[in-house]
Amino acid sequence: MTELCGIALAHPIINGSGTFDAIAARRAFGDALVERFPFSAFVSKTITLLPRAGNPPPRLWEAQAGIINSIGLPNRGLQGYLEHDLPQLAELGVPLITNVMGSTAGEVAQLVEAIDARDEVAAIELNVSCPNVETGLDIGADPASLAALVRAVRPLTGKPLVVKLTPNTADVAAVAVAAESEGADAVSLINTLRASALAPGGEGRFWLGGQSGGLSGPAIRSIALAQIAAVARRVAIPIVGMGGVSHGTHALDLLAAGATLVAVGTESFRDPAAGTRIARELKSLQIAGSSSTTLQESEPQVQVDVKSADSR
Ligand code: RRO
Repeated sequence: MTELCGIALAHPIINGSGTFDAIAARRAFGDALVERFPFSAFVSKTITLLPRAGNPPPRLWEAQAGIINSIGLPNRGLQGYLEHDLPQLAELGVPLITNVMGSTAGEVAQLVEAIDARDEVAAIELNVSCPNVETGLDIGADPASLAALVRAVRPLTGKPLVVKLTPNTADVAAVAVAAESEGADAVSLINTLRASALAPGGEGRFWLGGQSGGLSGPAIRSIALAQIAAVARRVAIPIVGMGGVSHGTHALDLLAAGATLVAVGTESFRDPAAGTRIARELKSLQIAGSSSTTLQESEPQVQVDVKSADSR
Protein backbone atom coordinates (compact mmCIF):
# COMPACT_ATOMS: atom_id res chain seq x y z
CA MET A 1 0.00 0.00 0.00
CA THR A 2 1.06 3.59 -0.62
CA GLU A 3 -0.72 6.93 -0.34
CA LEU A 4 -0.98 10.40 -1.81
CA CYS A 5 -2.17 13.21 0.47
CA GLY A 6 -4.03 10.71 2.65
CA ILE A 7 -5.56 8.79 -0.26
CA ALA A 8 -4.75 5.09 0.15
CA LEU A 9 -3.48 3.45 -3.05
CA ALA A 10 -2.75 -0.19 -3.84
CA HIS A 11 0.56 0.63 -5.60
CA PRO A 12 2.49 3.71 -6.82
CA ILE A 13 1.50 3.61 -10.53
CA ILE A 14 -1.27 5.90 -11.82
CA ASN A 15 -2.05 7.27 -15.30
CA GLY A 16 -1.07 10.63 -16.72
CA SER A 17 -4.05 12.86 -17.46
CA GLY A 18 -5.48 12.37 -20.94
CA THR A 19 -3.51 9.24 -21.75
CA PHE A 20 -6.02 6.52 -20.89
CA ASP A 21 -9.71 6.65 -21.85
CA ALA A 22 -11.17 4.50 -19.09
CA ILE A 23 -14.72 4.78 -20.45
CA ALA A 24 -13.70 3.53 -23.91
CA ALA A 25 -11.50 0.85 -22.32
CA ARG A 26 -14.46 -0.40 -20.26
CA ARG A 27 -16.51 -0.61 -23.47
CA ALA A 28 -13.71 -2.59 -25.12
CA PHE A 29 -12.69 -4.88 -22.24
CA GLY A 30 -15.90 -5.01 -20.15
CA ASP A 31 -15.73 -5.80 -16.45
CA ALA A 32 -12.24 -7.31 -16.88
CA LEU A 33 -11.00 -3.71 -16.95
CA VAL A 34 -12.51 -3.02 -13.53
CA GLU A 35 -11.30 -6.33 -12.09
CA ARG A 36 -7.75 -5.66 -13.27
CA PHE A 37 -7.61 -1.89 -13.53
CA PRO A 38 -4.03 -0.97 -14.53
CA PHE A 39 -3.68 2.02 -12.21
CA SER A 40 -4.08 2.54 -8.46
CA ALA A 41 -5.94 5.82 -9.08
CA PHE A 42 -7.50 7.28 -12.22
CA VAL A 43 -6.69 10.80 -13.42
CA SER A 44 -9.30 12.20 -15.82
CA LYS A 45 -8.45 13.98 -19.03
CA THR A 46 -8.51 17.75 -18.67
CA ILE A 47 -12.00 19.19 -18.17
CA THR A 48 -12.88 22.75 -19.18
CA LEU A 49 -15.93 24.81 -18.25
CA LEU A 50 -17.52 24.56 -21.70
CA PRO A 51 -17.40 21.65 -24.15
CA ARG A 52 -14.53 21.75 -26.65
CA ALA A 53 -14.17 19.98 -29.98
CA GLY A 54 -10.35 19.92 -29.85
CA ASN A 55 -7.85 20.74 -32.58
CA PRO A 56 -8.30 19.95 -36.27
CA PRO A 57 -6.52 16.77 -37.45
CA PRO A 58 -3.86 15.53 -37.77
CA ARG A 59 -3.44 15.41 -34.00
CA LEU A 60 -0.50 13.05 -33.65
CA TRP A 61 2.99 12.74 -35.08
CA GLU A 62 5.22 9.76 -34.38
CA ALA A 63 8.64 11.10 -33.41
CA GLN A 64 11.85 9.11 -33.14
CA ALA A 65 11.33 8.04 -29.53
CA GLY A 66 7.88 9.28 -28.66
CA ILE A 67 4.88 11.13 -30.01
CA ILE A 68 3.94 14.76 -30.52
CA ASN A 69 0.28 15.41 -29.72
CA SER A 70 -1.85 18.38 -30.51
CA ILE A 71 -5.20 17.15 -29.23
CA GLY A 72 -6.46 20.52 -28.06
CA LEU A 73 -8.50 19.60 -24.98
CA PRO A 74 -11.56 17.93 -26.53
CA ASN A 75 -14.02 17.27 -23.69
CA ARG A 76 -17.72 17.41 -22.83
CA GLY A 77 -17.27 20.42 -20.56
CA LEU A 78 -17.96 20.52 -16.84
CA GLN A 79 -21.68 19.60 -17.00
CA GLY A 80 -21.04 16.77 -19.45
CA TYR A 81 -18.26 15.45 -17.23
CA LEU A 82 -20.37 15.58 -14.09
CA GLU A 83 -23.45 14.03 -15.68
CA HIS A 84 -22.00 11.60 -18.22
CA ASP A 85 -18.39 10.72 -17.35
CA LEU A 86 -18.14 10.87 -13.57
CA PRO A 87 -20.82 8.22 -12.78
CA GLN A 88 -19.00 5.79 -15.12
CA LEU A 89 -15.56 6.64 -13.74
CA ALA A 90 -16.87 6.09 -10.21
CA GLU A 91 -17.43 2.42 -11.13
CA LEU A 92 -13.71 1.85 -11.72
CA GLY A 93 -13.15 1.11 -8.04
CA VAL A 94 -10.04 3.29 -7.65
CA PRO A 95 -9.76 6.86 -6.29
CA LEU A 96 -10.52 9.49 -8.93
CA ILE A 97 -8.45 12.60 -9.57
CA THR A 98 -10.21 15.15 -11.78
CA ASN A 99 -7.93 17.33 -13.91
CA VAL A 100 -9.26 20.81 -14.77
CA MET A 101 -8.09 23.79 -16.77
CA GLY A 102 -9.46 27.29 -17.25
CA SER A 103 -8.41 30.36 -19.13
CA THR A 104 -9.01 32.66 -16.15
CA ALA A 105 -8.83 32.23 -12.36
CA GLY A 106 -12.63 32.72 -12.32
CA GLU A 107 -13.13 29.78 -14.68
CA VAL A 108 -10.80 27.57 -12.66
CA ALA A 109 -12.66 28.60 -9.51
CA GLN A 110 -16.00 27.47 -11.00
CA LEU A 111 -14.47 24.14 -12.01
CA VAL A 112 -12.89 23.56 -8.60
CA GLU A 113 -16.08 24.44 -6.71
CA ALA A 114 -18.21 22.12 -8.83
CA ILE A 115 -15.76 19.21 -8.55
CA ASP A 116 -15.34 19.80 -4.83
CA ALA A 117 -19.06 19.16 -4.38
CA ARG A 118 -18.75 15.60 -5.73
CA ASP A 119 -17.96 12.83 -3.27
CA GLU A 120 -16.83 10.51 -6.07
CA VAL A 121 -13.72 12.67 -6.59
CA ALA A 122 -10.75 12.12 -4.25
CA ALA A 123 -8.50 14.96 -5.47
CA ILE A 124 -8.31 17.79 -8.01
CA GLU A 125 -5.41 18.34 -10.41
CA LEU A 126 -4.93 21.80 -11.95
CA ASN A 127 -3.54 21.69 -15.48
CA VAL A 128 -1.50 24.86 -15.84
CA SER A 129 0.75 23.44 -18.50
CA CYS A 130 -1.04 22.53 -21.69
CA PRO A 131 1.09 23.76 -24.58
CA ASN A 132 -1.51 23.03 -27.23
CA VAL A 133 -4.30 25.49 -26.79
CA GLU A 134 -4.03 29.21 -27.33
CA THR A 135 -5.87 30.22 -24.20
CA GLY A 136 -3.34 32.85 -23.29
CA LEU A 137 -2.99 30.93 -20.03
CA ASP A 138 0.68 30.17 -19.75
CA ILE A 139 0.41 30.39 -16.00
CA GLY A 140 2.51 27.34 -15.30
CA ALA A 141 5.60 29.00 -16.75
CA ASP A 142 5.55 31.92 -14.31
CA PRO A 143 5.86 31.56 -10.51
CA ALA A 144 3.93 34.78 -9.75
CA SER A 145 0.97 33.93 -12.03
CA LEU A 146 0.79 30.40 -10.69
CA ALA A 147 0.93 31.64 -7.10
CA ALA A 148 -2.02 33.98 -7.83
CA LEU A 149 -4.07 31.14 -9.33
CA VAL A 150 -3.43 28.71 -6.47
CA ARG A 151 -4.16 31.48 -3.94
CA ALA A 152 -7.52 32.12 -5.63
CA VAL A 153 -8.71 28.50 -5.78
CA ARG A 154 -7.08 26.88 -2.73
CA PRO A 155 -9.81 28.05 -0.32
CA LEU A 156 -12.54 26.60 -2.59
CA THR A 157 -11.84 22.95 -1.90
CA GLY A 158 -11.00 20.72 1.02
CA LYS A 159 -9.86 18.01 -1.39
CA PRO A 160 -6.16 17.51 -2.07
CA LEU A 161 -5.04 19.98 -4.75
CA VAL A 162 -2.36 18.75 -7.16
CA VAL A 163 -0.71 21.24 -9.53
CA LYS A 164 0.46 19.74 -12.82
CA LEU A 165 3.58 21.64 -13.81
CA THR A 166 4.80 22.46 -17.28
CA PRO A 167 8.37 21.63 -18.30
CA ASN A 168 8.25 24.58 -20.71
CA THR A 169 9.67 27.07 -18.26
CA ALA A 170 13.09 28.37 -17.29
CA ASP A 171 12.95 27.22 -13.65
CA VAL A 172 10.43 24.49 -12.88
CA ALA A 173 11.50 24.31 -9.23
CA ALA A 174 10.64 28.01 -8.73
CA VAL A 175 7.14 27.33 -10.06
CA ALA A 176 6.79 24.30 -7.77
CA VAL A 177 7.85 26.42 -4.78
CA ALA A 178 5.18 29.00 -5.72
CA ALA A 179 2.50 26.29 -5.84
CA GLU A 180 3.59 24.86 -2.49
CA SER A 181 3.73 28.23 -0.78
CA GLU A 182 0.10 28.94 -1.77
CA GLY A 183 -1.13 25.65 -0.36
CA ALA A 184 -0.90 23.07 -3.15
CA ASP A 185 -0.88 19.59 -1.59
CA ALA A 186 1.22 17.98 -4.33
CA VAL A 187 2.75 18.69 -7.72
CA SER A 188 2.83 16.47 -10.77
CA LEU A 189 5.36 16.70 -13.58
CA ILE A 190 6.24 16.68 -16.37
CA ASN A 191 3.60 17.55 -18.95
CA THR A 192 4.71 17.36 -22.58
CA LEU A 193 7.54 19.45 -24.06
CA ARG A 194 6.53 21.95 -26.70
CA ALA A 195 7.41 20.51 -30.10
CA SER A 196 6.52 20.69 -33.81
CA ALA A 197 6.86 18.47 -36.86
CA LEU A 198 6.89 19.41 -40.54
CA ALA A 199 4.84 17.57 -43.13
CA PRO A 200 6.92 15.40 -45.47
CA GLY A 201 7.69 17.08 -48.79
CA GLY A 202 10.01 19.88 -47.72
CA GLU A 203 7.50 22.71 -48.14
CA GLY A 204 7.88 23.82 -44.53
CA ARG A 205 4.22 23.13 -43.72
CA PHE A 206 3.41 22.07 -40.14
CA TRP A 207 2.04 18.54 -39.92
CA LEU A 208 -0.22 18.98 -36.91
CA GLY A 209 -3.56 20.73 -37.32
CA GLY A 210 -2.79 22.74 -34.19
CA GLN A 211 0.69 23.51 -35.64
CA SER A 212 2.65 23.01 -32.43
CA GLY A 213 2.14 20.19 -29.96
CA GLY A 214 3.69 18.39 -26.99
CA LEU A 215 6.36 15.69 -27.09
CA SER A 216 6.02 12.68 -24.77
CA GLY A 217 7.48 9.18 -24.49
CA PRO A 218 11.03 7.82 -24.02
CA ALA A 219 12.51 10.95 -25.66
CA ILE A 220 11.65 13.04 -22.60
CA ARG A 221 12.55 10.57 -19.85
CA SER A 222 15.88 12.09 -18.85
CA ILE A 223 14.38 15.59 -18.89
CA ALA A 224 11.61 14.38 -16.57
CA LEU A 225 14.17 12.84 -14.25
CA ALA A 226 16.18 16.08 -14.07
CA GLN A 227 13.10 18.24 -13.45
CA ILE A 228 11.66 15.90 -10.79
CA ALA A 229 15.02 15.84 -8.98
CA ALA A 230 15.22 19.67 -9.18
CA VAL A 231 11.70 20.05 -7.75
CA ALA A 232 12.30 17.43 -5.03
CA ARG A 233 15.27 19.45 -3.79
CA ARG A 234 13.05 22.53 -3.27
CA VAL A 235 9.62 21.32 -2.04
CA ALA A 236 8.39 19.10 0.78
CA ILE A 237 5.00 18.21 -0.75
CA PRO A 238 4.62 14.90 -2.63
CA ILE A 239 5.55 14.68 -6.31
CA VAL A 240 3.76 12.62 -8.95
CA GLY A 241 6.54 11.96 -11.44
CA MET A 242 6.04 11.12 -15.10
CA GLY A 243 7.73 11.31 -18.47
CA GLY A 244 8.57 8.39 -20.73
CA VAL A 245 8.03 5.64 -18.18
CA SER A 246 7.67 2.29 -19.98
CA HIS A 247 9.34 -0.14 -17.56
CA GLY A 248 9.57 -0.69 -13.80
CA THR A 249 13.20 0.48 -13.88
CA HIS A 250 12.05 3.89 -15.10
CA ALA A 251 9.49 4.11 -12.30
CA LEU A 252 12.16 3.13 -9.78
CA ASP A 253 14.41 5.91 -11.13
CA LEU A 254 11.68 8.56 -10.73
CA LEU A 255 10.98 7.37 -7.17
CA ALA A 256 14.72 7.58 -6.44
CA ALA A 257 14.70 11.13 -7.85
CA GLY A 258 12.08 12.11 -5.28
CA ALA A 259 8.66 11.13 -6.66
CA THR A 260 6.04 9.56 -4.37
CA LEU A 261 3.95 8.17 -7.24
CA VAL A 262 4.73 7.57 -10.89
CA ALA A 263 2.33 8.15 -13.78
CA VAL A 264 2.38 6.25 -17.07
CA GLY A 265 1.21 8.00 -20.24
CA THR A 266 2.48 7.31 -23.75
CA GLU A 267 3.26 3.64 -23.02
CA SER A 268 -0.46 2.98 -22.38
CA PHE A 269 -1.19 3.82 -26.04
CA ARG A 270 1.08 0.92 -27.05
CA ASP A 271 -0.10 -1.41 -24.29
CA PRO A 272 -3.30 -0.59 -22.39
CA ALA A 273 -2.20 -2.94 -19.58
CA ALA A 274 1.17 -1.20 -19.20
CA GLY A 275 0.27 0.17 -15.76
CA THR A 276 -0.22 -3.34 -14.34
CA ARG A 277 3.04 -4.57 -15.86
CA ILE A 278 5.06 -1.57 -14.67
CA ALA A 279 3.62 -1.85 -11.13
CA ARG A 280 4.60 -5.55 -11.11
CA GLU A 281 8.11 -4.83 -12.42
CA LEU A 282 8.56 -2.05 -9.89
CA LYS A 283 7.52 -4.30 -7.02
CA SER A 284 10.00 -7.03 -8.05
CA LEU A 285 12.78 -4.46 -8.35
CA GLN A 286 11.96 -3.06 -4.91
CA ILE A 287 11.93 -6.54 -3.36
CA ALA A 288 15.21 -7.43 -5.10
CA GLY A 289 16.71 -4.08 -4.00
CA SER A 290 15.78 -4.54 -0.35
CA SER A 291 17.07 -8.13 -0.22
CA SER A 292 20.35 -7.14 -1.92
CA THR A 293 20.78 -4.31 0.62
CA THR A 294 20.45 -6.86 3.44
CA LEU A 295 23.01 -9.07 1.73
CA GLN A 296 25.46 -6.21 1.30
CA GLU A 297 24.99 -5.12 4.89
CA SER A 298 25.77 -8.56 6.27
CA GLU A 299 28.54 -9.47 3.85
CA PRO A 300 30.18 -6.85 1.56
CA GLN A 301 29.94 -7.92 -2.08
CA VAL A 302 31.60 -6.83 -5.31
CA GLN A 303 29.27 -4.20 -6.87
CA VAL A 304 27.81 -5.36 -10.18
CA ASP A 305 25.77 -2.94 -12.28
CA VAL A 306 22.85 -5.08 -13.40
CA LYS A 307 21.10 -2.27 -15.32
CA SER A 308 21.83 -3.24 -18.90
CA ALA A 309 20.79 -1.06 -21.81
CA ASP A 310 18.38 -3.81 -22.89
CA SER A 311 16.28 -3.63 -19.77
CA ARG A 312 15.75 0.15 -20.07
O1 RRO B 1 -5.26 18.23 -25.01
C1 RRO B 1 -4.05 18.37 -25.28
O2 RRO B 1 -3.66 18.62 -26.43
C2 RRO B 1 -2.99 18.25 -24.26
C3 RRO B 1 -3.13 18.64 -22.94
BR1 RRO B 1 -4.71 19.35 -22.23
C4 RRO B 1 -2.01 18.54 -22.05
O3 RRO B 1 -2.04 18.89 -20.86
N1 RRO B 1 -0.87 18.03 -22.56
C5 RRO B 1 -0.75 17.63 -23.82
O4 RRO B 1 0.32 17.16 -24.25
N2 RRO B 1 -1.82 17.74 -24.68
